Amino acid sequence: MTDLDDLRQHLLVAVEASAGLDALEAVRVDALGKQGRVTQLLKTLGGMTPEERQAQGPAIHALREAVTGAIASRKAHLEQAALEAQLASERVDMTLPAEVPLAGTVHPVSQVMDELAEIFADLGFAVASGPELETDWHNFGALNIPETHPARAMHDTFYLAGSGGGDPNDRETPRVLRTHTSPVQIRTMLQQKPPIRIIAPGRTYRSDSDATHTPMFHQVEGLVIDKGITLGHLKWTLETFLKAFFERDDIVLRLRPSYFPFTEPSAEVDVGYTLEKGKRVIGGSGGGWMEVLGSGMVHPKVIAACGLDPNEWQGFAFGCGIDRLAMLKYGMDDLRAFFDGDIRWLKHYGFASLDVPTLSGGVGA
Ligand code: 2NL
Repeated sequence: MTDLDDLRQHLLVAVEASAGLDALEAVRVDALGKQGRVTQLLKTLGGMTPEERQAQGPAIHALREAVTGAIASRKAHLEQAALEAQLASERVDMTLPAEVPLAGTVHPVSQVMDELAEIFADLGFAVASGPELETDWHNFGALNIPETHPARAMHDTFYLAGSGGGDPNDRETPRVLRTHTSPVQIRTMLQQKPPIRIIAPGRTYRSDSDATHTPMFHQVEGLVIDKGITLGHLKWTLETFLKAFFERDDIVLRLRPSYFPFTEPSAEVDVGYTLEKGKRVIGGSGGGWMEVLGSGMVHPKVIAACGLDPNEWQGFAFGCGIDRLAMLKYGMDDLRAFFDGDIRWLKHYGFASLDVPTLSGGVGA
């Protein structure tokens, strides 16, 4: 009996001393495995007389129970401890700043396009798009631009090789890289019934290249077609847009009479600026005026070309350079750097990809 007590004591100490699940398993095999010490004892019961078995059996069975129970509870304890250690080591501190890998940046032109879409969405405008490779008719003809207009000259517009000499009223065959996004508005008027409120941002092309002109540039145009539209709607819309875009309430507009073949009357829109530390800042008008937009009431001939009755429908339209808007708002001074693809410029002027274009100024109110 003393031997059994010693064995029991030894095994229970070993169970409690096992520091991990592997060590505990080794103790289990040593005690209860096929060749285990407790297993060996149990086997001796078979060779005993009934009397001996009755005398020793209960103690040997009790030993097995005790060791089995001790192993089970030690196992549960070790598993719980392992889980707690894992949870502690894998804890995430949600208050730490996120480590967002700076894989790239959003180009200022894309950023401004997003801002334009947000601002005009608030005013009820949808974003429209169309092909960059256009027909003569959609780019010029429908816009009341005569065949003799200088913008249609070979040296001002990119024409497709072999595209010369065709019918300029052919509405199917693409011939030119669009020189403005106006053809998108033409296509929209042909496809949708008024009222129409759209902006058309996108790439445009002109055969022009110097410090302030690149052969590819970006434009946004806006178009509203409805009943009873006036120059007042145009001015309010542009003022509201520019206040939201430049995030200032002191935006002052000056409309100057101008000429575009597709609008009548037409107006250049100047925005007042002030001088702050020698730099021109949009807002007020103490410093002078900057031309930022062209605009006007849609010419009746353009409305008629799109199959609408100009006596029933009126509208206003405007156009401006996105690249220039971006330069004015974010302080870049060299247009050519926009399209050089210099990674240092993009890192400096680009926007974080997870930034949402804000309307901190809001529109209206
Ligand atoms: C400028 C001037 C302008 C338009 C664009 C337009 C479009 C249609 C009908 C009438 Cl479909 N007008 N667009 C009107 C006035 C000015 O752009 O200086 N752009 C950079």
